[in-house]
Amino acid sequence: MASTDKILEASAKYPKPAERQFQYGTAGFRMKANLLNSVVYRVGLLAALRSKKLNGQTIGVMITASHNPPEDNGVKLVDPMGEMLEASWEQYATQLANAESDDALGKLYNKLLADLKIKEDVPARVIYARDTRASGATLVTCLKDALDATGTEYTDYGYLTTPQLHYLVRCINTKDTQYAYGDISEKGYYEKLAAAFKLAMKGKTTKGAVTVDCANGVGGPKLHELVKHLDGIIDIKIVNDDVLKPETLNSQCGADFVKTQQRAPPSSKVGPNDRCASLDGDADRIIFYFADKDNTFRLLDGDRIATLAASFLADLGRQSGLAEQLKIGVVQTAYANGASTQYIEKSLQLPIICTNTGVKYLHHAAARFDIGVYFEANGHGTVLFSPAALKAIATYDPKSPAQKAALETLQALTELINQTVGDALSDLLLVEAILAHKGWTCQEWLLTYTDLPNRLVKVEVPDRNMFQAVDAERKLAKPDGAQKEIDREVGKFSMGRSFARASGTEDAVRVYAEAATRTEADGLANQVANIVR
Ligand code: NG1
Ligand code: ZN
Repeated sequence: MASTDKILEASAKYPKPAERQFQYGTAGFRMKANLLNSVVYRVGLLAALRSKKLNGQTIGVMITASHNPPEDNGVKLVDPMGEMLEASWEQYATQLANAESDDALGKLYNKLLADLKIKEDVPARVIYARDTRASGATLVTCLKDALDATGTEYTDYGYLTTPQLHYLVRCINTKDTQYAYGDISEKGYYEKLAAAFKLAMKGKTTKGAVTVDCANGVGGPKLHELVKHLDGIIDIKIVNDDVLKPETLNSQCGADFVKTQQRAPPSSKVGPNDRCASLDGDADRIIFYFADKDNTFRLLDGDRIATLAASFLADLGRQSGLAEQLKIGVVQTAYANGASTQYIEKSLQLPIICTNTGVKYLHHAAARFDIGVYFEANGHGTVLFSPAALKAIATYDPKSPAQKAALETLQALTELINQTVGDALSDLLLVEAILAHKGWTCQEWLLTYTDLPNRLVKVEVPDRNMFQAVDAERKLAKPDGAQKEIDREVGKFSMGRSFARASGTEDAVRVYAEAATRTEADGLANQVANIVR
């Protein structure tokens, strides 16, 4: 078969590293960049197959390793509506990446064509982008070779944040339909967000500036672009936006540093009570924080963004007269602080679903509500509006000026919020708009509930696959007896909760613990880490 010849010819340039097994995990493939050439080439093949299978709809390929160190890189696929690759296709990605020889790869490619009943003559269309890592250029070459070998039509969008690529994929595939999502360009993304933000703000102002640490990643230049469209209605100070020194990416700054270290980037020069935010390396996560008047670090993480957004949306639902049509729910993972879970259930009186770690799980669960708010504690998340909710919000006839005002804010939020995936830039504007409406500073936001002290520990183990988690990863089914030992430790601590699960992105087991005091949380985490070791 002619096309297989081309695939084999190009593949010869990218031999699979011997004795390496790859797995398409929660974040696609991610590892040291020098191991990725063959993986990216093969992901290119799969993107072509996926597009053909879906009748030539456009598939996205994002080259990024997000919050991981500069020497890492990764690759993941974006499905036509801007969602993560359908879970049933992850195994094909894994199989292609692990084909030991070019010959085996060619056979597998043809087998997938046959098994999945893919017509070769259907066109394939792909768009791709990358973050600012130095290794990105080489990996793009590997990807292009695969797209050329499969006769795929493609567009290179250069540097983008991950959510911007998701946005573009959805815009392309909904063009000229009633679901048209926006103009198919990076400029269209800024214009959409800026227009929606201006509508949502409606003359309200935020209290003081927000300082945004961009992790020295792609979010820096993109946030500068976005700010140009905001006509100065908000004061955004941008720091850690140096993309010319790749080694500074995610180093001593960024959302992952702040969340895991529970402190501000050492370079931070803000004063007490100044509102701060940090993005991660591909700008799909954001967290907020400030130093209080005693200079104590205060974190406002993904759980806080979820509770803020859920309470505001619930208020708007009631005020607009649409509460019945807009049933709101919140989706969390086991990493959500227990205090946030309690606040959502008891104070906000909203339903909660707990899912496995990984945005794809949260995203699917959120789609079960009219308005589904989902955030991982690390700041990755968004809000989904169901088609029926969107219709109700767009067409409802308000019965009073108060209903009209609430409805207009809701309408603006449906445009402001990136519904394809968690988006740090969109979430930044969402939080700023809500704080402006509430007239809140970070202190008032923090007062809604008190986080339980918690600790996250990474434990190196000989084989993480020994650890099998169940019950939304809150319990271990394997190794035998481990859960019993964890339960015994947890029972010794007041308000204790702890779990261990194998990471999907790193070769390690993560242990999370929370308890009434910092010392107890640390103690519990250590005890459970010892059980896992
Ligand atoms: P793993 O390595 O499976 O814990 C981490 C994050 C996830 C998610 C993925 C993808 C934690 C505890 N885990 O997954 O929430 O963001 O990376 O980037 O933060
Ligand atoms: Zn990220």
